Amino acid sequence: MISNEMAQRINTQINREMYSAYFYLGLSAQAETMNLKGVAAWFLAKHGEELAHALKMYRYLIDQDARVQLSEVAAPASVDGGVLPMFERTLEHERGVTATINEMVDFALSAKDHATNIFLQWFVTEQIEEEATVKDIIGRVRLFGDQGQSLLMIDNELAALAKQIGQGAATAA
Ligand code: OFO
Repeated sequence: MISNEMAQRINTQINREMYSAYFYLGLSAQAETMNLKGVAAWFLAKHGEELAHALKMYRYLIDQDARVQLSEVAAPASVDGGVLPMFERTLEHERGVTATINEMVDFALSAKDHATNIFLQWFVTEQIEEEATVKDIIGRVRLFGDQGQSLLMIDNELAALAKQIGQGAATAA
């Protein structure tokens, strides 16, 4: 059993994870319109990961006999200016999510809620990995550029990365 306040915070985070999924779905659609199949596949794979994060929290609430309260998911804004701004916006978004996960950990620790603290550690690690991956992509786009041959190379790399995410999800299931 967890406190109502902790449950409410997890419910808010479920909404953020659903928003993340929606945010990535929007970017995937944008990449499709640019004919960047690899970029689109990567964002679509991220969409799937974010849905899985929301479901992990949903399941935790149920396992803890806490109430699931679903709320409206905001529409994500599109990102103009090409591939680089799409990934810069992604990094900014993930840093925001990391901050909210950390706030939840702070709250769990202050409430001596050991179960939720342990549950959240998975998300702490996940955010480190997510931010590092996006920083790496941004670094490569900055190094090689986001036009012509370089863009094709980045698109191919992201297609391969998207496959890995898919395989990782299948292994975790
Ligand atoms: Fe849910 O991990 Fe990113 O946002």
